[in-house]
Formats: sequence, C-alpha cells, structure tokens
Amino acid sequence: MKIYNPFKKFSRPKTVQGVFEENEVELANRNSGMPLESLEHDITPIGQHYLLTHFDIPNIDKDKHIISFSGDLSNPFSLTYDEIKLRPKKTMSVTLECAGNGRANVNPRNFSMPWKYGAVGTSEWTGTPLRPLLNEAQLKPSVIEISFTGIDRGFDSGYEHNFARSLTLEQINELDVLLVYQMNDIPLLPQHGAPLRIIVPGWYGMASVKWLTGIEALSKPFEGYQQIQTYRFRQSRAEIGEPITEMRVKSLMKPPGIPDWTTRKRLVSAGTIPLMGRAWSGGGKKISKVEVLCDSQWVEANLDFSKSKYSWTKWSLDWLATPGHHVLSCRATDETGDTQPEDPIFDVGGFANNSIQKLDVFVSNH
Ligand SMILES: Nc1nc2c(c(=O)[nH]1)N[C@H]1C(S)=C(S)[C@@H](COP(=O)(O)O)O[C@H]1N2
Ligand SMILES: [Mo]
Repeated sequence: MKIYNPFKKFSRPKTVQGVFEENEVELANRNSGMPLESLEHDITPIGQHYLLTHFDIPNIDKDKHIISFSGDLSNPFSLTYDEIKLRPKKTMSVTLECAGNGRANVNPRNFSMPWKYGAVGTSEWTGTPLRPLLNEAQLKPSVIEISFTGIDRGFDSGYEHNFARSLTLEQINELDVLLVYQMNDIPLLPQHGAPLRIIVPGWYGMASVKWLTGIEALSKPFEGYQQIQTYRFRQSRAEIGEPITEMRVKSLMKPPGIPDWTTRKRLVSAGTIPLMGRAWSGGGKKISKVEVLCDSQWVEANLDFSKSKYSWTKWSLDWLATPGHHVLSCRATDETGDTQPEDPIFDVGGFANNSIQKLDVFVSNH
C-alpha cells in the first residue's frame, strides 16, 4: 500500500520571515518551553518544565546564602537556608504559566521571548509559608507592600536592576505565598531559583521571584522596573497600564499521533483517537468546562479532579477521526464563566494570550 505522506509539500524553510527576530531566537535558546506531549503528566517532569530567566542564572552557595527580612519591621532578621528548612514544611502542586506565553501569536507586539504555547508547567513545590515569617518580623502599621528581590542583575531598556517584584499586604493575605527550596521532591535546580525562591500560586510566573535574597517591608509603593515598567497590560507604549496578576483561563491539547519534524503538524490513523490535555485558570478558580472543536462542532470533554486548587485539570475526549485534514481546538471555561477568546486580546507586550490553540492534524485512511 502507498504510504500516506501529507508533509512532502512542506519543504524546509531556508529563511524565516516575520515573527521572530534574531535576538528573540537567542532568547528562545536560553528559555526552553514545556514540550506539549508533557501535558500527559499531572506533574511536569523536572527538565520539561519551562524556564524564563531575564538575566544570568546565578551560582549561589546555599551554605553561605541568607535571606534578609528588612525595611519597616519592628523585628528585622535574617535566615540561612538551613534555618528555613527547619520551619514548618508545606508542599503544594501549582501550575505556573509565564505571562508571555502565547506572545508569538500576537501581532504586532514588543520584542521579547517568542513563546508559542509551552511556557507552562505544574510542579510540587515544597517550602515554608511566608505569612508566619512576616508575623515574626512584625510589620509596622505603615507597611503597605512587601518586595522580593532576586540576586540576578542586568539591564532592560537601558535600566540596570536586580529582578524584583512586590505584593501588597492584601495580596499577601489572600495568596498562599510559599518560600520554596524543593521542586518535585529534589532541591531546586539552579535554573529554577536555587537555593530559594517564592511561588505565588494562581498568578502568572513573574511574581514567583527566583534566587531570592531579600524581603523588604515598604510603607510606599514599590517602583522596581519589573513592577512598573513591564508586566502591565497596555494598549500603547505611552500608557502606564494595568498590572498583570492572576492567570487567565486557558487550555491546551496534547498533540495526538506523530509529528512532522519541521512543521509539528500531526498524522493519526482514522478511527477513535483519545484526545487529552490540561486546563487551568488563575486565583485558584475551578475549571467548569472544556470543549473540543471536532469537525466544526464543540463537544464537551470529560474532566478529572485537579490535584490541588492551584494545579491544572486534566480533560479527555474520544474523537472519531475521519480521513483528511482537520484543525483541532479546545476551549476552557472557569467557574466564574470566563472562557477563552478566538483571537488574542490585544496588548502591546503580547501578554496573557489565552486565545484558543489550533492544531493541524492529518488523518490517514489506514
Ligand atoms: N530572580 C528572578 N526571578 C524570576 C525571573 C527572573 O528572571 N529572575 N523570571 C520570572 C518569570 S517571568 C517567570 S515566568 C518565572 C519562571 O520560573 P521558572 O523558570 O522556574 O519556570 O520566574 C520568575 N522569577
Ligand atoms: Mo514569565
């Protein structure tokens, strides 16, 4: 029988035009995404979790490292890595997504890390809750924000700074912020923030500061570059914009069948094809529905329980695949009724693109 080969007509591109600039490709080589086949796992295996690092990955000696609690506190102190490990231990499974995920599909957009779909992953994060440590440090009544500073330093738009972010006291009281030293039961790897980072569950990843060195109590708003100049929704560059916080509702599908090396389009055999993927939303909101677009009809998928309030939900559906070319999509809705748009919601930075994934699948008749 003649072998069905839908990819013969896609020759390997010699020059790539449009979306990616050379320096963006360089960024993409440093910051890997989760391969979509890894959606199969409840917990993303270490090494398949995405990475986003603005500057250089620091090499920190954990035995000499300390975290300082400073600023407007009645009882400022420092803790070593070992002292933090002696604190009450908590493990949470949390889905983390980069706010830039999907940026490559937004047009026009700022130069930045050109993510398509893979800047997401779920890990078991182990550490100690932050709130009791702040209580011990005794915040002065004037305190309104807490800043978190990483040891990594570099330039963005000509401005030299350490990577640092802040949360307001109200946000800290609502969010289960964890001071983390383990990921999937092993000590944090250098690229994920070793020896200590925070995890801010339910928010886009920029809040989860890696290589944490200082926690400062502030009586005025924090004005660090990563807080004020970026990670804001803007319709034009001149705007101050709205800060980016919780993740938007989103779903992805594990690509079925086998891929073509260069186009990533898929081939499956006609018949019943089990489709699966994951869906998540921000702020601990539950996923109430996932629908799959099968041959121009939205069909509701089956949902599994998620491992925790903050980790993604597995969905699955059997698809009766008929020969020919198909474009598969999935769409999640969360408990507040928020759902995914057909097209990206425009933003200059290409942030928080939760528009519907499109997957090209060819079905052979044998
Ligand atoms: N110190 C520091 N923390 C950081 C970053 C960084 O560049 N430096 N990147 C942030 C961004 S944008 C994301 S999406 C997450 C990525 O975490 P991961 O690389 O462990 O997946 O870390 C956040 N914390
Ligand atoms: Mo990010």
